[in-house]
Amino acid sequence: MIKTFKFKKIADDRGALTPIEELRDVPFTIKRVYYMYDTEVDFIRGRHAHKTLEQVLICVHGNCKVLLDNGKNKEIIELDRKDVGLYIGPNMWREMFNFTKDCTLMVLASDYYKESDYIRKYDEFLRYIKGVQI
Ligand code: T46
Repeated sequence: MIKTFKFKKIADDRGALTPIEELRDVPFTIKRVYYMYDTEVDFIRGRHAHKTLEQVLICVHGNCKVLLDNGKNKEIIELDRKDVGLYIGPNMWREMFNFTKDCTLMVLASDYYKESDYIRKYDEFLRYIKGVQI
């Protein structure tokens, strides 16, 4: 269920650089980039699923944890590397938590922001994926 991408880290004596190219380093066309920061340590973000959206989450500063739940299994991954992206496809409940104060979590998304793509209630998510799996 946890699928990560290891990106290139090009390092020299000046420092390091990580390039990410659509359809090469991530499996979709990138239509949107957003990032969350200044997140309160005790707060949980996410708590929703998407019907069609694909995303890759990269912790570019600090660290946080992500819970993935496909309605049957739950897994938690810690994101703490600038050269590793967590892929989250459709029909996957996600929760981001344990943010360090300095955490910046960047997200590459396959589509523009559309509230109609969100499932924000867990019981609705469980009903929705049952329908998708039939
Ligand atoms: C996701 C996780 C990983 C916009 O106007 N445009 C945007 O592109 C986004 C992402 C959000 N918003 C608005 C919608 C809400 O009024 O910003 C507000 C906060 O969004 P939300 O509560 O959905 O944020 P998170 O951190 O719970 O979830 C976000 C993404 O929304 C979601 O797609 O998978 O990060």
